Amino acid sequence: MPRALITGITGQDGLYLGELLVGRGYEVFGLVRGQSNPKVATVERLVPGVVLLEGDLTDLPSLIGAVEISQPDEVYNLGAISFVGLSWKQAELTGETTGMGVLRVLEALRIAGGNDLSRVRFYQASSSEMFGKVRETPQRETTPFHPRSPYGVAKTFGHYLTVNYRESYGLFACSGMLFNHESPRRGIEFVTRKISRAVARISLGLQDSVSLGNLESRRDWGFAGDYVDAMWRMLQQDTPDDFVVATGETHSIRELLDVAFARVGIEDWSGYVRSDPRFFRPAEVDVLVGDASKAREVLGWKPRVGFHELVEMMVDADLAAERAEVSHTGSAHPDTVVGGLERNWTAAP
Ligand code: NAP
Ligand code: G4F
Repeated sequence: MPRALITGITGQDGLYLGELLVGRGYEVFGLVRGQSNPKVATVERLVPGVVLLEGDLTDLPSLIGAVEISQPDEVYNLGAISFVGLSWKQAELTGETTGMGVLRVLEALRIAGGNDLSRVRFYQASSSEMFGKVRETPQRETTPFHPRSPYGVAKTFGHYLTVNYRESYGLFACSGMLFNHESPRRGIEFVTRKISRAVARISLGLQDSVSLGNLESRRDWGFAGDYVDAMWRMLQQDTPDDFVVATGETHSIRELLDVAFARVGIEDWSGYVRSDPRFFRPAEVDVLVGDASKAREVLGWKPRVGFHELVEMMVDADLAAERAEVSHTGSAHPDTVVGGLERNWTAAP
């Protein structure tokens, strides 16, 4: 039975990847941080048989311990401060977790794995945010980087470190340069989920409007369930390499609003969307669109869920969740009116 260690198992991708690996016969170990992480029950429900290990990307000894206990064949480093907006407010923490965290996981593998690193395969969750102020369109593996946020800078550090450990120590290390991927499990701080949830609540009369920042930026949005399959495929190759994973389509936030509101029968959403300066960023990534030809040709990977289907899936899931909440409590839960992380970001730069 192959053994996999996942950092960030409580996140969107960690949950989908855990499910995928269990389905493929893996014994799955997941790193969980904090002394009482509220997401443990969800992980245990969705990833049957998972073994959870306490640890933190800012704490090397705990990572060494996790590697010693799990003795992994494959390590997926998905843990990070992943919210770009937060990375300006907590730049040092982002550097420590999203950047230096990669170094610590790699060092834990070296320390606990002894001199024979050839047995372990390592996946680093790199990001299209590394392309930032893009130098060419569409972006591919050879496109130069120009990150626009502390998050993007930290991910660029992690990417180069992954390449360096492959070249220095012969580690089977892959960097997946993944473009935005979403799902009903997406955190409510990200724009897709913020919109799908607000649209559901507006249509049910639980909320009047949604406050947003820049509606002109464009992203290449895919479905997270498709993207974790690409991660797994990277680690099954004969040689380690880096891959762009994307749909090849780009859409603006306005188009996202069109599809999301149309799902609940609202064609003109202008009266429901407010512009709020707090949600604009100090430096924006204007347009992202990826060329995943290499992933298609080498990994045999392609996205299955398109943009419209993805947005409609998210609105439908939020409608069901909000209806269930109302029928359970008789009213919306106060936390769902302005969710925790979103409330955090309202104090953004
Ligand atoms: P996510 O839902 O925000 O999950 C992030 C995970 O990192 C959570 O499990 C979180 O744990 C964990 N984490 C945060 N700080 C940690 C620390 N100090 N020690 C250990 N774990 C820590 O992100 P995601 O969307 O699943 O993305 C997975 C990875 O892919 C991230 O590295 C992200 O930057 C990268 N990525 C994502 C996308 C995308 O569009 N989703 C695109 C490109 C790259 P808690 O639950 O305890 O907070
Ligand atoms: O949904 P977002 O916060 O995602 P962003 O910044 O593209 O980052 C996500 O994708 C990256 C891959 O490219 C990952 F590496 C990263 O971890 C994360 O998963 O914002 C998307 C766009 C931005 O242009 C932002 O300015 O939406 C714009 N936006 C407009 N109003 C907003 C809002 N974003 C958020 N979160 N909230 C708003 O109110």
